[in-house]
Amino acid sequence: MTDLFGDADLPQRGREDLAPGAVLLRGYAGPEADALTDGIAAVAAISPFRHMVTRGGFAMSVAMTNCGSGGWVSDRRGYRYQALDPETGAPWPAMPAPFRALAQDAAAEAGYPGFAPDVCLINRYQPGAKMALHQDQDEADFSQPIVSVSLGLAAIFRFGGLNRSDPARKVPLLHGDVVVWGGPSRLYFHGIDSLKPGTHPVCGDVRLNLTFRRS
Ligand code: MD3
Ligand code: FE
Repeated sequence: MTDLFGDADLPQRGREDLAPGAVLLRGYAGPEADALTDGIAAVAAISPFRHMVTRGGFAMSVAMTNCGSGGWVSDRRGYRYQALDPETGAPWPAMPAPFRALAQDAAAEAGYPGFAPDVCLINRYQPGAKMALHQDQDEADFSQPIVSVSLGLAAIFRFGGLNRSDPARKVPLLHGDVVVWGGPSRLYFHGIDSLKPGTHPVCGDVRLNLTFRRS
């Protein structure tokens, strides 16, 4: 059927500067969504999603796994990257080729050519899951950006500034959205509001987020 209004059924594409060094690429990962969800299922078959425990001893509401040459882990000893999955005792699954390609392309598109992520943290949000305001400081080199990819249900993302008390902006992150965080924004406080229940045609009742990092 002819669609007089163009691709009304496709997610909005476009680019928006969110903060100094932070670029939102709306819908950038949309065409790759099936390859990404297939990759996530393959990773989770080897290193299953689990609710890690914080240093304070509380289980996180977000379920996580990793792929790549290392993975981000949290337990009573704190936060760190490690080469072995503590649940399986084996190396994390390799980063699927389409993951790496998307992260590198998005980083270049946002002005960070040559980004070479070695780890990908995969977050799974079920209704009610949230991530408190925090900074990502467990990596060795803050001059390297972080590329984040959102899939499935939409969530409200909050980001402030370099100080916890800085005023926060709220941005909805939708299926296929990619955000590249570099420059000063790399150390901005950020978090995710409690996920509202819903059903997404590709991902069902969850939100998935990939963060590509150079550990
Ligand atoms: C801003 N994840 O895994 S992605 C995280 O949606 C994390 O699961 C959220 O925060 C999620 O650490 C947010 C957007 C994001 C990721 C990394 C950042 C924003 C960032 C690093 C620095 C500044
Ligand atoms: Fe973060």
